[in-house]
Amino acid sequence: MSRADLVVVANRLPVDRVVSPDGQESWRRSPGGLVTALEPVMRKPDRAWVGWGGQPDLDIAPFDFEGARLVPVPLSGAEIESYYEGFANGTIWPLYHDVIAAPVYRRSWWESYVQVNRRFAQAAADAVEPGGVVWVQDYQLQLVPKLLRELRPDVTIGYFHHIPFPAYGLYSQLPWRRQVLEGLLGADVIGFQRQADAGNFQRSVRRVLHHTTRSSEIVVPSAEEGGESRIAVAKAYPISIDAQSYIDLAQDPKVQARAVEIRQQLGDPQTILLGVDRLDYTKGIRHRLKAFGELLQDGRLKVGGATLVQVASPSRQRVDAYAELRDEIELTVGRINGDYDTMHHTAIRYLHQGFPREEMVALYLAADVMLVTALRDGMNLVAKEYVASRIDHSGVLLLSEFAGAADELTSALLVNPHDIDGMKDLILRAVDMSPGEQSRRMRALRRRVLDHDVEDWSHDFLSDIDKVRKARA
Ligand code: GDG
Repeated sequence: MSRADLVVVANRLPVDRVVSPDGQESWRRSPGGLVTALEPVMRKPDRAWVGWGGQPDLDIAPFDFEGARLVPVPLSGAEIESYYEGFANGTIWPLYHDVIAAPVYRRSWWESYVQVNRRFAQAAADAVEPGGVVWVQDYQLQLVPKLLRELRPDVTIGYFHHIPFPAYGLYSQLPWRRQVLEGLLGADVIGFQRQADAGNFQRSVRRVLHHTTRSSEIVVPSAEEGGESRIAVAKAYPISIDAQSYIDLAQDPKVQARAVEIRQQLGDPQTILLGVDRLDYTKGIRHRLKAFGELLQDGRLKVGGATLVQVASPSRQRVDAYAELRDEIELTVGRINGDYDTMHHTAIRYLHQGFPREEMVALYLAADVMLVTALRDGMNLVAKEYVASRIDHSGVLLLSEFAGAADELTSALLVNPHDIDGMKDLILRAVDMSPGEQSRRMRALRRRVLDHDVEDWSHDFLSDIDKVRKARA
């Protein structure tokens, strides 16, 4: 097998397997944010992507797709339950999002996580050429950097963490806190969304491993006695979006016509408020519904005057906390609509569905107010997508302080979603904001997103990797 100069390792391959009615099997590019983010990187020659193919027990040989080599890593049904739904989404995800839901610590999940990380590391080691680069993505694969370094000390390793890294007081709950830090420190460059995440990581490294840190550098002692220590860099590389592709869609007459149609179909309310999230307890959907419901109850908003469209795309439905959250949200939506709907208008148009990108942008264009009220979020790309789509500079972004995007999008109305009264006041402020103020704020927001798009993100990360690689050569 030919080896690649740059190998991306992620939990999922960037493709979905599709079977046509006549039984023909093929692969289709999957819609996710990571795939879009890495598209410019993968477009170059000599690239490979290591990841799970999306179905249990899918054990197939590497294949080429749109110019890149894809290397499937097989996972059994039991491993999907223990490594992915269990350790990744039942332990790490809630712990790293400030224990909004209770993390479950189960030793058999951890063992499976170790075993699966080992398999990914081996696949990456087999795919990369001598002296090449491996870029590991996200919290499902925190042990891969160290395991890979043991297998291939010649390779330069990057790791990007898409979700928050918690404060030490929370992180220290993790029974395997030492192993996870050591796993991550196998990388030469460890990237986080916010400076605060990089700081939390460094504090944990100091407290648990007693390594020395100075600014973004961590001194990692050699595993062998008397061996030379090395430097790992831990700093913020805020991820972004392909802003131009959102502008292009927003300028498309078909998408614009669809936005007009959406407003009509909602009964032409004065204000459309919008929420777009994976159905996840980190996104603050319940807090948002509570605030909106109370505004109707108080008579400060009226059905017909304002409609909330909530897209909650299906997510992790086999994890208990997600099934419970869905029930709670649907009960709340049902109650609010039952209390306030009229024959002509609904309070909340709730959509537990996924939509094509064109429809999402039409929704962004239709929405006067975008509500991003996450309780904790690594970045939140939806906020950036809304801003990029508002080509006429109208519209208001209400953005949680607890989303990584708040560090950059400071001209949004920043909200603490735990403060329901504060959020209600801010929603009204957004609804009533003058066109002049909307435009001033939106211009500043768009400047930031357009000046720092996803290509800048991958470029910044990979040039730091390149510096390490050159220094080593
Ligand atoms: C993780 C971190 C970080 C949603 N519904 C539909 C749809 N989406 C798209 C959005 C957006 C993406 O999914 C969601 O990205 P977010 O950033 O908002 O959130 P997570 O999924 O939690 O992502 C997060 C991100 O990684 C990147 O590092 O920002 O903090 O949690 O692009 O538009 N897209 C379509 N139909 C839908 O129904 N087409």
